[in-house]
Amino acid sequence: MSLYLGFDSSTQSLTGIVLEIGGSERRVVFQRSLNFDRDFPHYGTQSGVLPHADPLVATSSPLLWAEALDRFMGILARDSKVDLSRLRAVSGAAQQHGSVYLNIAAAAGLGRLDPRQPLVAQLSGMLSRAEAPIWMDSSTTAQCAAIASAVGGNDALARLTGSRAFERFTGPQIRKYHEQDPSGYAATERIHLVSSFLASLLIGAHAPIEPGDGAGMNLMDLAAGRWSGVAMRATAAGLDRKLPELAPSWSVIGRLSRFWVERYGLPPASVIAWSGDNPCSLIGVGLVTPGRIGISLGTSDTLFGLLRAPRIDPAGASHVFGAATGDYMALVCFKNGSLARERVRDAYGLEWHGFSRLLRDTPPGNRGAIMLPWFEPEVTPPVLEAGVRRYGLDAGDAAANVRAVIEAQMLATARHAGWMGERVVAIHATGGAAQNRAILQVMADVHGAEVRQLAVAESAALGAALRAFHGEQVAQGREIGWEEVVAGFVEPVARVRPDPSSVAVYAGLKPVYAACEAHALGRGPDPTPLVEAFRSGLDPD
Ligand code: XUL
Repeated sequence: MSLYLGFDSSTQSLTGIVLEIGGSERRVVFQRSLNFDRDFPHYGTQSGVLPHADPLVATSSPLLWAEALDRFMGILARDSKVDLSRLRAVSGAAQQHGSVYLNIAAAAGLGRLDPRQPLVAQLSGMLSRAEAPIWMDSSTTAQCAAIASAVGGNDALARLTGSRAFERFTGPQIRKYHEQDPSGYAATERIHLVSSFLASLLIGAHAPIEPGDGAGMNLMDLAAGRWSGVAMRATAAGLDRKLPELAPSWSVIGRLSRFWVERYGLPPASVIAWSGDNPCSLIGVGLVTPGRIGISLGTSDTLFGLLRAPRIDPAGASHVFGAATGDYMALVCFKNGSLARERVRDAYGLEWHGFSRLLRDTPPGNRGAIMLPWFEPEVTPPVLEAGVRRYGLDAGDAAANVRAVIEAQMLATARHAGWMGERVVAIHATGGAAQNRAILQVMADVHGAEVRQLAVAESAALGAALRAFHGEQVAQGREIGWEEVVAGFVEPVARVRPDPSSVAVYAGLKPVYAACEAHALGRGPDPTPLVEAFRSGLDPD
Protein backbone atom coordinates (compact mmCIF):
# COMPACT_ATOMS: atom_id res chain seq x y z
CA MET A 1 0.00 0.00 0.00
CA SER A 2 1.25 3.47 -0.86
CA LEU A 3 1.65 6.50 1.38
CA TYR A 4 0.76 10.11 0.56
CA LEU A 5 1.82 13.12 2.64
CA GLY A 6 -0.12 16.38 2.83
CA PHE A 7 0.89 19.54 4.69
CA ASP A 8 -0.96 22.62 5.79
CA SER A 9 1.21 25.60 6.66
CA SER A 10 -1.49 27.78 8.19
CA THR A 11 -1.31 31.06 10.08
CA GLN A 12 -0.63 29.47 13.44
CA SER A 13 0.74 26.00 12.79
CA LEU A 14 2.16 23.39 10.42
CA THR A 15 0.16 20.18 10.17
CA GLY A 16 1.11 17.07 8.24
CA ILE A 17 -1.08 14.05 7.48
CA VAL A 18 0.02 10.74 5.99
CA LEU A 19 -2.58 8.63 4.18
CA GLU A 20 -2.25 4.95 3.38
CA ILE A 21 -4.15 4.02 0.24
CA GLY A 22 -4.43 0.64 -1.44
CA GLY A 23 -7.58 0.20 -3.53
CA SER A 24 -10.56 0.70 -1.21
CA GLU A 25 -8.44 0.42 1.93
CA ARG A 26 -7.77 3.91 3.09
CA ARG A 27 -6.73 5.39 6.41
CA VAL A 28 -4.82 8.17 8.11
CA VAL A 29 -1.63 6.61 9.51
CA PHE A 30 0.10 9.67 10.94
CA GLN A 31 -0.88 13.21 11.81
CA ARG A 32 1.01 15.86 13.77
CA SER A 33 0.87 19.63 14.21
CA LEU A 34 3.57 22.06 15.25
CA ASN A 35 2.40 25.32 16.74
CA PHE A 36 4.43 28.34 15.64
CA ASP A 37 4.20 30.37 18.87
CA ARG A 38 4.71 27.43 21.23
CA ASP A 39 7.20 25.28 19.33
CA PHE A 40 9.25 28.09 17.75
CA PRO A 41 9.23 30.80 20.46
CA HIS A 42 12.49 32.36 19.21
CA TYR A 43 10.59 34.04 16.33
CA GLY A 44 8.37 35.93 18.79
CA THR A 45 5.11 35.45 16.86
CA GLN A 46 1.75 35.96 18.48
CA SER A 47 -0.88 33.68 16.97
CA GLY A 48 1.58 33.23 14.09
CA VAL A 49 2.03 36.96 13.43
CA LEU A 50 5.10 39.12 14.15
CA PRO A 51 4.42 42.11 16.41
CA HIS A 52 4.06 45.49 14.61
CA ALA A 53 3.31 48.98 15.82
CA ASP A 54 0.78 49.50 13.01
CA PRO A 55 -2.30 47.32 13.66
CA LEU A 56 -3.02 47.18 9.91
CA VAL A 57 0.30 45.48 9.17
CA ALA A 58 0.58 41.68 9.53
CA THR A 59 3.72 39.75 8.62
CA SER A 60 5.35 36.46 9.51
CA SER A 61 8.73 34.87 8.92
CA PRO A 62 9.50 32.59 5.96
CA LEU A 63 12.34 31.15 8.06
CA LEU A 64 9.82 30.07 10.70
CA TRP A 65 7.78 28.19 8.08
CA ALA A 66 10.95 26.54 6.74
CA GLU A 67 12.17 25.55 10.20
CA ALA A 68 8.78 24.00 10.94
CA LEU A 69 8.95 21.98 7.71
CA ASP A 70 12.43 20.71 8.59
CA ARG A 71 11.39 19.78 12.13
CA PHE A 72 8.23 18.06 10.89
CA MET A 73 10.21 15.84 8.50
CA GLY A 74 12.51 14.90 11.40
CA ILE A 75 9.52 13.93 13.53
CA LEU A 76 7.97 12.01 10.63
CA ALA A 77 11.18 10.02 10.10
CA ARG A 78 11.63 9.36 13.83
CA ASP A 79 8.11 8.91 15.25
CA SER A 80 5.70 7.89 12.52
CA LYS A 81 6.45 4.13 12.70
CA VAL A 82 5.32 3.77 9.10
CA ASP A 83 7.52 2.40 6.35
CA LEU A 84 8.37 5.68 4.62
CA SER A 85 9.96 3.88 1.68
CA ARG A 86 6.32 3.52 0.49
CA LEU A 87 5.88 7.32 0.33
CA ARG A 88 4.86 8.03 -3.28
CA ALA A 89 3.88 11.69 -3.32
CA VAL A 90 3.77 14.86 -1.24
CA SER A 91 1.72 18.00 -1.61
CA GLY A 92 0.72 20.89 0.58
CA ALA A 93 -1.62 23.72 1.44
CA ALA A 94 -0.62 27.09 2.81
CA GLN A 95 -2.29 30.23 4.06
CA GLN A 96 -3.27 32.16 0.94
CA HIS A 97 -2.05 35.53 -0.36
CA GLY A 98 1.17 35.75 1.73
CA SER A 99 4.32 36.41 -0.29
CA VAL A 100 8.00 35.48 0.05
CA TYR A 101 10.75 37.50 -1.68
CA LEU A 102 13.88 35.64 -2.82
CA ASN A 103 17.07 37.06 -4.30
CA ILE A 104 19.29 35.86 -7.12
CA ALA A 105 21.15 33.42 -4.81
CA ALA A 106 18.04 31.29 -4.34
CA ALA A 107 17.92 29.53 -7.70
CA ALA A 108 21.30 27.85 -7.18
CA GLY A 109 21.13 27.80 -3.36
CA LEU A 110 17.91 25.78 -3.25
CA GLY A 111 19.54 23.08 -5.35
CA ARG A 112 22.63 22.91 -3.15
CA LEU A 113 21.11 22.58 0.33
CA ASP A 114 23.46 20.69 2.62
CA PRO A 115 21.68 17.79 4.34
CA ARG A 116 24.03 17.99 7.35
CA GLN A 117 22.98 21.56 8.16
CA PRO A 118 19.57 22.77 9.36
CA LEU A 119 17.47 24.14 6.50
CA VAL A 120 16.87 27.53 8.06
CA ALA A 121 20.57 28.36 8.48
CA GLN A 122 20.99 28.01 4.71
CA LEU A 123 18.06 30.17 3.69
CA SER A 124 18.62 33.58 5.23
CA GLY A 125 21.07 34.57 2.44
CA MET A 126 18.41 33.81 -0.17
CA LEU A 127 15.76 36.22 1.13
CA SER A 128 15.57 39.73 -0.28
CA ARG A 129 12.93 40.60 2.33
CA ALA A 130 13.12 39.17 5.85
CA GLU A 131 9.39 39.28 6.54
CA ALA A 132 6.46 38.00 4.52
CA PRO A 133 3.22 39.99 4.46
CA ILE A 134 0.35 37.60 5.21
CA TRP A 135 -3.40 37.47 4.62
CA MET A 136 -4.17 39.35 7.84
CA ASP A 137 -2.51 42.52 6.54
CA SER A 138 -4.93 45.37 5.78
CA SER A 139 -2.40 48.12 5.10
CA THR A 140 -2.66 48.44 1.30
CA THR A 141 -5.88 50.41 0.74
CA ALA A 142 -4.04 53.04 -1.33
CA GLN A 143 -2.41 50.37 -3.51
CA CYS A 144 -5.76 48.63 -4.03
CA ALA A 145 -7.24 51.88 -5.31
CA ALA A 146 -4.29 52.50 -7.63
CA ILE A 147 -4.40 48.98 -9.12
CA ALA A 148 -8.18 49.04 -9.56
CA SER A 149 -8.04 52.39 -11.31
CA ALA A 150 -5.19 51.28 -13.60
CA VAL A 151 -7.20 48.27 -14.86
CA GLY A 152 -10.43 50.25 -15.37
CA GLY A 153 -12.10 49.86 -11.98
CA ASN A 154 -12.83 47.15 -9.45
CA ASP A 155 -15.57 45.54 -11.55
CA ALA A 156 -13.14 45.08 -14.41
CA LEU A 157 -10.51 43.72 -12.03
CA ALA A 158 -13.03 41.26 -10.55
CA ARG A 159 -14.08 40.08 -14.02
CA LEU A 160 -10.42 39.61 -14.96
CA THR A 161 -8.96 38.08 -11.78
CA GLY A 162 -12.02 36.77 -9.84
CA SER A 163 -11.83 39.42 -7.10
CA ARG A 164 -11.80 43.17 -6.79
CA ALA A 165 -8.62 44.54 -5.19
CA PHE A 166 -8.29 43.33 -1.61
CA GLU A 167 -5.76 44.62 0.90
CA ARG A 168 -4.41 41.16 1.72
CA PHE A 169 -4.08 39.99 -1.89
CA THR A 170 -0.56 39.57 -3.16
CA GLY A 171 -0.66 42.16 -5.97
CA PRO A 172 -1.46 45.13 -3.68
CA GLN A 173 1.18 43.83 -1.23
CA ILE A 174 3.79 43.67 -4.01
CA ARG A 175 2.88 47.18 -5.13
CA LYS A 176 3.37 48.48 -1.59
CA TYR A 177 6.79 46.81 -1.34
CA HIS A 178 7.81 48.25 -4.72
CA GLU A 179 6.75 51.74 -3.57
CA GLN A 180 8.25 51.61 -0.09
CA ASP A 181 11.46 49.66 -0.72
CA PRO A 182 12.41 50.00 -4.40
CA SER A 183 15.90 48.61 -3.84
CA GLY A 184 14.56 45.55 -1.96
CA TYR A 185 12.12 45.03 -4.83
CA ALA A 186 14.94 45.38 -7.37
CA ALA A 187 17.01 42.79 -5.46
CA THR A 188 14.10 40.34 -5.61
CA GLU A 189 14.47 37.78 -8.33
CA ARG A 190 11.42 35.65 -7.53
CA ILE A 191 8.21 36.36 -5.59
CA HIS A 192 6.57 33.23 -4.25
CA LEU A 193 3.32 32.56 -2.50
CA VAL A 194 3.72 30.75 0.83
CA SER A 195 2.59 27.58 -0.98
CA SER A 196 5.09 27.78 -3.85
CA PHE A 197 7.90 28.83 -1.46
CA LEU A 198 7.44 25.71 0.67
CA ALA A 199 7.13 23.53 -2.45
CA SER A 200 10.42 25.06 -3.67
CA LEU A 201 12.11 23.97 -0.45
CA LEU A 202 10.95 20.40 -1.05
CA ILE A 203 12.12 20.13 -4.66
CA GLY A 204 15.28 22.22 -4.32
CA ALA A 205 14.32 24.60 -7.14
CA HIS A 206 11.84 27.40 -7.82
CA ALA A 207 8.38 25.80 -7.86
CA PRO A 208 5.46 26.99 -10.01
CA ILE A 209 2.21 28.45 -8.68
CA GLU A 210 -1.05 26.66 -9.49
CA PRO A 211 -4.29 28.46 -10.44
CA GLY A 212 -6.12 27.84 -7.13
CA ASP A 213 -3.68 29.91 -5.11
CA GLY A 214 -2.64 32.08 -8.06
CA ALA A 215 -6.18 33.46 -8.20
CA GLY A 216 -5.67 35.03 -4.76
CA MET A 217 -3.18 37.57 -6.10
CA ASN A 218 -5.22 39.99 -8.25
CA LEU A 219 -2.69 39.11 -10.96
CA MET A 220 -4.05 36.08 -12.81
CA ASP A 221 -6.48 36.07 -15.72
CA LEU A 222 -8.88 33.63 -14.09
CA ALA A 223 -10.65 32.33 -17.19
CA ALA A 224 -7.42 31.91 -19.20
CA GLY A 225 -5.35 30.58 -16.27
CA ARG A 226 -2.44 32.89 -17.24
CA TRP A 227 -0.71 35.85 -15.60
CA SER A 228 -2.46 38.98 -16.83
CA GLY A 229 -0.17 41.55 -18.46
CA VAL A 230 -2.64 44.32 -17.62
CA ALA A 231 -2.78 43.36 -13.94
CA MET A 232 1.00 42.92 -13.67
CA ARG A 233 1.64 46.34 -15.25
CA ALA A 234 -0.90 47.92 -12.89
CA THR A 235 0.96 46.42 -9.92
CA ALA A 236 4.72 46.93 -10.26
CA ALA A 237 7.36 47.42 -12.95
CA GLY A 238 9.15 44.28 -14.10
CA LEU A 239 6.79 41.97 -12.22
CA ASP A 240 6.40 39.62 -15.20
CA ARG A 241 10.04 38.56 -14.71
CA LYS A 242 9.66 37.93 -10.98
CA LEU A 243 6.59 35.68 -10.82
CA PRO A 244 6.95 31.89 -10.96
CA GLU A 245 5.33 30.02 -13.84
CA LEU A 246 1.74 28.83 -13.56
CA ALA A 247 1.21 25.06 -13.75
CA PRO A 248 -1.93 22.89 -13.51
CA SER A 249 -2.89 21.97 -9.98
CA TRP A 250 -2.09 18.26 -10.40
CA SER A 251 1.39 18.79 -11.91
CA VAL A 252 4.32 16.78 -10.61
CA ILE A 253 6.70 19.70 -10.08
CA GLY A 254 9.73 17.66 -8.98
CA ARG A 255 10.87 15.12 -6.41
CA LEU A 256 11.93 15.41 -2.78
CA SER A 257 15.44 16.78 -3.17
CA ARG A 258 18.69 15.25 -1.99
CA PHE A 259 18.44 17.41 1.15
CA TRP A 260 15.38 15.49 2.39
CA VAL A 261 16.48 12.12 1.07
CA GLU A 262 19.86 12.24 2.80
CA ARG A 263 18.86 14.17 5.90
CA TYR A 264 15.87 12.00 6.83
CA GLY A 265 16.12 8.87 4.68
CA LEU A 266 12.96 9.76 2.75
CA PRO A 267 12.47 8.35 -0.75
CA PRO A 268 12.63 10.77 -3.71
CA ALA A 269 8.80 10.93 -3.78
CA SER A 270 6.94 13.04 -6.35
CA VAL A 271 6.02 16.54 -5.23
CA ILE A 272 2.67 17.79 -6.54
CA ALA A 273 2.12 21.57 -6.84
CA TRP A 274 1.11 23.10 -3.50
CA SER A 275 -2.07 25.16 -3.32
CA GLY A 276 -3.87 27.50 -0.93
CA ASP A 277 -5.52 26.20 2.21
CA ASN A 278 -8.99 26.99 0.91
CA PRO A 279 -8.68 25.17 -2.45
CA CYS A 280 -7.20 22.20 -0.54
CA SER A 281 -10.02 22.29 2.04
CA LEU A 282 -12.54 22.11 -0.79
CA ILE A 283 -11.11 18.69 -1.64
CA GLY A 284 -10.54 17.73 2.01
CA VAL A 285 -14.23 18.17 2.85
CA GLY A 286 -15.30 16.28 -0.27
CA LEU A 287 -16.86 19.20 -2.18
CA VAL A 288 -15.98 17.83 -5.58
CA THR A 289 -19.42 18.50 -7.11
CA PRO A 290 -21.55 21.69 -6.92
CA GLY A 291 -24.65 22.04 -4.66
CA ARG A 292 -23.15 21.73 -1.21
CA ILE A 293 -21.05 24.26 0.64
CA GLY A 294 -18.24 23.97 3.12
CA ILE A 295 -17.66 26.13 6.17
CA SER A 296 -14.24 26.02 7.74
CA LEU A 297 -13.93 27.36 11.26
CA GLY A 298 -10.25 28.27 11.55
CA THR A 299 -8.27 31.41 12.45
CA SER A 300 -10.43 32.92 9.73
CA ASP A 301 -13.81 31.37 9.01
CA THR A 302 -14.36 30.66 5.34
CA LEU A 303 -17.35 29.56 3.34
CA PHE A 304 -16.73 27.89 0.00
CA GLY A 305 -18.20 25.81 -2.77
CA LEU A 306 -17.34 24.42 -6.19
CA LEU A 307 -18.46 26.39 -9.25
CA ARG A 308 -18.43 25.00 -12.79
CA ALA A 309 -18.04 28.50 -14.25
CA PRO A 310 -16.42 31.65 -12.83
CA ARG A 311 -19.47 33.52 -11.49
CA ILE A 312 -18.59 36.87 -9.81
CA ASP A 313 -20.05 38.26 -6.56
CA PRO A 314 -21.90 41.46 -7.60
CA ALA A 315 -21.35 42.97 -4.13
CA GLY A 316 -17.61 42.51 -4.58
CA ALA A 317 -17.12 40.96 -1.13
CA SER A 318 -16.17 37.44 -2.22
CA HIS A 319 -13.64 35.72 -4.41
CA VAL A 320 -13.49 33.16 -7.15
CA PHE A 321 -10.38 31.00 -7.20
CA GLY A 322 -9.32 28.04 -9.30
CA ALA A 323 -10.27 24.63 -7.88
CA ALA A 324 -7.89 21.68 -7.77
CA THR A 325 -10.38 19.78 -9.95
CA GLY A 326 -9.82 22.26 -12.80
CA ASP A 327 -13.18 23.97 -12.04
CA TYR A 328 -13.61 27.13 -9.94
CA MET A 329 -14.34 27.75 -6.31
CA ALA A 330 -16.23 30.51 -4.59
CA LEU A 331 -14.83 31.75 -1.32
CA VAL A 332 -16.07 34.16 1.30
CA CYS A 333 -13.53 34.93 4.01
CA PHE A 334 -14.39 36.22 7.49
CA LYS A 335 -11.25 37.31 9.28
CA ASN A 336 -12.73 37.24 12.77
CA GLY A 337 -13.12 33.47 13.09
CA SER A 338 -11.37 31.73 16.00
CA LEU A 339 -9.72 35.07 16.57
CA ALA A 340 -13.07 36.40 17.76
CA ARG A 341 -14.21 33.22 19.52
CA GLU A 342 -10.95 33.17 21.51
CA ARG A 343 -11.23 36.86 22.40
CA VAL A 344 -14.75 36.35 23.80
CA ARG A 345 -13.68 33.19 25.65
CA ASP A 346 -10.73 35.01 27.22
CA ALA A 347 -12.65 38.21 28.01
CA TYR A 348 -14.95 36.22 30.31
CA GLY A 349 -12.23 33.95 31.73
CA LEU A 350 -13.77 30.82 30.17
CA GLU A 351 -12.38 27.49 28.98
CA TRP A 352 -13.89 25.95 25.84
CA HIS A 353 -16.23 23.66 27.81
CA GLY A 354 -17.58 26.66 29.76
CA PHE A 355 -17.99 28.56 26.49
CA SER A 356 -20.00 25.66 24.99
CA ARG A 357 -22.15 25.32 28.11
CA LEU A 358 -23.12 29.00 27.96
CA LEU A 359 -23.90 28.61 24.27
CA ARG A 360 -26.17 25.64 24.95
CA ASP A 361 -27.88 27.35 27.90
CA THR A 362 -28.86 30.52 26.02
CA PRO A 363 -31.89 30.80 23.71
CA PRO A 364 -31.54 30.85 19.89
CA GLY A 365 -31.97 34.44 18.77
CA ASN A 366 -30.32 35.72 21.97
CA ARG A 367 -33.42 37.86 22.67
CA GLY A 368 -32.42 40.07 19.75
CA ALA A 369 -28.96 40.90 21.07
CA ILE A 370 -26.47 41.35 18.22
CA MET A 371 -22.69 41.58 18.25
CA LEU A 372 -20.54 42.52 15.27
CA PRO A 373 -17.34 40.73 16.38
CA TRP A 374 -14.84 42.85 14.50
CA PHE A 375 -11.97 42.44 16.96
CA GLU A 376 -9.61 42.76 13.98
CA PRO A 377 -10.28 44.69 10.75
CA GLU A 378 -12.84 42.52 8.91
CA VAL A 379 -12.71 41.23 5.34
CA THR A 380 -16.44 40.45 4.92
CA PRO A 381 -18.02 42.92 5.11
CA PRO A 382 -15.00 45.19 4.61
CA VAL A 383 -14.21 46.99 7.88
CA LEU A 384 -10.85 48.70 8.26
CA GLU A 385 -11.35 50.12 11.74
CA ALA A 386 -11.42 47.27 14.23
CA GLY A 387 -13.88 47.43 17.09
CA VAL A 388 -16.69 45.27 18.46
CA ARG A 389 -20.16 46.73 17.99
CA ARG A 390 -23.03 45.66 20.28
CA TYR A 391 -26.77 46.20 19.77
CA GLY A 392 -29.13 45.38 22.67
CA LEU A 393 -26.22 43.44 24.19
CA ASP A 394 -24.76 44.10 27.63
CA ALA A 395 -20.94 43.75 27.46
CA GLY A 396 -20.96 42.44 31.06
CA ASP A 397 -23.22 39.46 30.26
CA ALA A 398 -20.87 36.55 29.49
CA ALA A 399 -23.57 34.11 28.34
CA ALA A 400 -25.23 36.57 25.96
CA ASN A 401 -21.84 37.56 24.49
CA VAL A 402 -20.86 33.93 23.89
CA ARG A 403 -24.09 33.32 21.99
CA ALA A 404 -23.81 36.67 20.22
CA VAL A 405 -20.37 35.97 18.75
CA ILE A 406 -21.42 32.57 17.36
CA GLU A 407 -24.77 33.80 16.03
CA ALA A 408 -23.12 36.80 14.37
CA GLN A 409 -20.55 34.59 12.65
CA MET A 410 -23.23 32.24 11.32
CA LEU A 411 -25.59 35.04 10.30
CA ALA A 412 -22.69 36.65 8.42
CA THR A 413 -21.96 33.41 6.52
CA ALA A 414 -25.62 33.15 5.49
CA ARG A 415 -25.87 36.83 4.52
CA HIS A 416 -22.76 36.92 2.35
CA ALA A 417 -23.16 33.59 0.48
CA GLY A 418 -26.39 34.23 -1.42
CA TRP A 419 -24.60 35.38 -4.61
CA MET A 420 -23.23 31.87 -5.26
CA GLY A 421 -26.74 30.99 -6.43
CA GLU A 422 -26.60 27.55 -4.84
CA ARG A 423 -29.49 26.51 -2.61
CA VAL A 424 -27.67 25.17 0.41
CA VAL A 425 -28.86 21.64 1.08
CA ALA A 426 -25.95 20.49 3.21
CA ILE A 427 -22.94 22.08 4.83
CA HIS A 428 -19.66 20.24 5.31
CA ALA A 429 -18.09 21.64 8.46
CA THR A 430 -14.40 21.56 9.16
CA GLY A 431 -11.70 23.32 11.17
CA GLY A 432 -10.92 23.15 14.88
CA ALA A 433 -14.22 24.66 16.08
CA ALA A 434 -16.24 22.26 13.90
CA GLN A 435 -15.72 19.67 16.64
CA ASN A 436 -18.07 21.74 18.79
CA ARG A 437 -21.66 20.46 18.45
CA ALA A 438 -23.20 23.55 20.02
CA ILE A 439 -21.62 25.74 17.33
CA LEU A 440 -22.71 23.33 14.57
CA GLN A 441 -26.30 23.49 15.84
CA VAL A 442 -26.32 27.28 15.40
CA MET A 443 -24.84 26.79 11.91
CA ALA A 444 -27.61 24.31 10.98
CA ASP A 445 -30.37 26.49 12.40
CA VAL A 446 -29.19 29.74 10.77
CA HIS A 447 -28.77 28.12 7.33
CA GLY A 448 -31.79 25.80 7.71
CA ALA A 449 -29.61 22.99 6.35
CA GLU A 450 -28.08 19.78 7.64
CA VAL A 451 -24.50 20.18 8.86
CA ARG A 452 -22.17 17.24 8.28
CA GLN A 453 -19.33 16.93 10.73
CA LEU A 454 -16.25 15.34 9.19
CA ALA A 455 -13.82 13.00 10.92
CA VAL A 456 -10.67 14.93 10.03
CA ALA A 457 -10.71 18.51 11.30
CA GLU A 458 -7.58 19.31 9.32
CA SER A 459 -9.31 19.51 5.95
CA ALA A 460 -6.58 21.54 4.23
CA ALA A 461 -3.83 19.02 5.09
CA LEU A 462 -6.15 16.13 4.20
CA GLY A 463 -7.04 17.81 0.89
CA ALA A 464 -3.34 18.30 0.17
CA ALA A 465 -2.64 14.61 0.83
CA LEU A 466 -5.56 13.65 -1.44
CA ARG A 467 -4.19 15.97 -4.13
CA ALA A 468 -0.82 14.20 -3.76
CA PHE A 469 -2.63 10.89 -4.39
CA HIS A 470 -4.56 12.29 -7.36
CA GLY A 471 -1.50 13.93 -8.93
CA GLU A 472 0.51 10.74 -8.67
CA GLN A 473 -2.32 8.69 -10.24
CA VAL A 474 -2.60 11.16 -13.13
CA ALA A 475 1.17 11.03 -13.62
CA GLN A 476 0.93 7.22 -13.84
CA GLY A 477 -1.58 7.69 -16.67
CA ARG A 478 -4.52 6.44 -14.56
CA GLU A 479 -7.84 8.20 -15.09
CA ILE A 480 -9.32 8.74 -11.66
CA GLY A 481 -12.48 10.66 -10.80
CA TRP A 482 -12.50 13.02 -7.83
CA GLU A 483 -15.31 11.08 -6.08
CA GLU A 484 -12.96 8.10 -6.10
CA VAL A 485 -10.04 10.20 -4.86
CA VAL A 486 -11.88 11.44 -1.75
CA ALA A 487 -13.85 8.22 -0.97
CA GLY A 488 -13.29 6.86 2.51
CA PHE A 489 -11.96 10.12 3.97
CA VAL A 490 -14.82 12.62 3.74
CA GLU A 491 -17.87 10.68 4.94
CA PRO A 492 -19.57 12.50 7.83
CA VAL A 493 -19.15 11.10 11.34
CA ALA A 494 -22.18 13.02 12.58
CA ARG A 495 -25.07 14.98 11.12
CA VAL A 496 -26.56 17.97 12.91
CA ARG A 497 -30.11 18.64 11.71
CA PRO A 498 -31.75 22.05 11.86
CA ASP A 499 -34.39 22.55 14.53
CA PRO A 500 -37.51 23.99 12.81
CA SER A 501 -38.43 26.34 15.67
CA SER A 502 -34.88 27.77 15.77
CA VAL A 503 -34.85 28.09 11.97
CA ALA A 504 -37.99 30.26 12.31
CA VAL A 505 -36.34 32.40 15.01
CA TYR A 506 -33.33 33.03 12.78
CA ALA A 507 -35.51 33.85 9.79
CA GLY A 508 -36.79 36.73 11.94
CA LEU A 509 -33.33 37.67 13.21
CA LYS A 510 -31.66 37.85 9.78
CA PRO A 511 -33.12 41.29 8.86
CA VAL A 512 -32.20 42.58 12.33
CA TYR A 513 -28.62 41.42 11.83
CA ALA A 514 -28.56 42.97 8.34
CA ALA A 515 -29.78 46.30 9.75
CA CYS A 516 -27.10 46.24 12.48
CA GLU A 517 -24.40 45.52 9.90
CA ALA A 518 -25.64 48.34 7.65
CA HIS A 519 -25.70 50.74 10.59
CA ALA A 520 -22.20 49.78 11.74
CA LEU A 521 -20.92 50.34 8.19
CA GLY A 522 -22.52 53.79 8.15
CA ARG A 523 -25.08 52.76 5.54
CA GLY A 524 -28.29 52.53 7.54
CA PRO A 525 -30.38 54.01 10.38
CA ASP A 526 -30.10 53.07 14.05
CA PRO A 527 -31.45 49.47 14.25
CA THR A 528 -32.48 49.69 17.94
CA PRO A 529 -36.24 49.79 17.12
CA LEU A 530 -35.83 46.59 15.06
CA VAL A 531 -33.88 44.89 17.87
CA GLU A 532 -36.64 45.85 20.31
CA ALA A 533 -39.43 44.74 17.97
CA PHE A 534 -37.73 41.36 17.55
CA ARG A 535 -37.38 41.01 21.31
CA SER A 536 -41.00 41.88 22.02
CA GLY A 537 -42.15 39.52 19.27
CA LEU A 538 -40.34 36.70 21.05
CA ASP A 539 -41.53 37.69 24.46
CA PRO A 540 -44.89 39.49 24.32
CA ASP A 541 -44.89 40.24 28.08
C1 XUL B 1 -8.67 33.48 2.14
C2 XUL B 1 -7.89 33.98 3.29
C3 XUL B 1 -7.70 33.08 4.46
C4 XUL B 1 -6.34 32.46 4.46
C5 XUL B 1 -6.18 31.76 5.80
O1 XUL B 1 -8.88 34.43 1.17
O2 XUL B 1 -7.41 35.07 3.31
O3 XUL B 1 -8.68 32.08 4.51
O4 XUL B 1 -6.15 31.61 3.36
O5 XUL B 1 -5.11 30.91 5.84
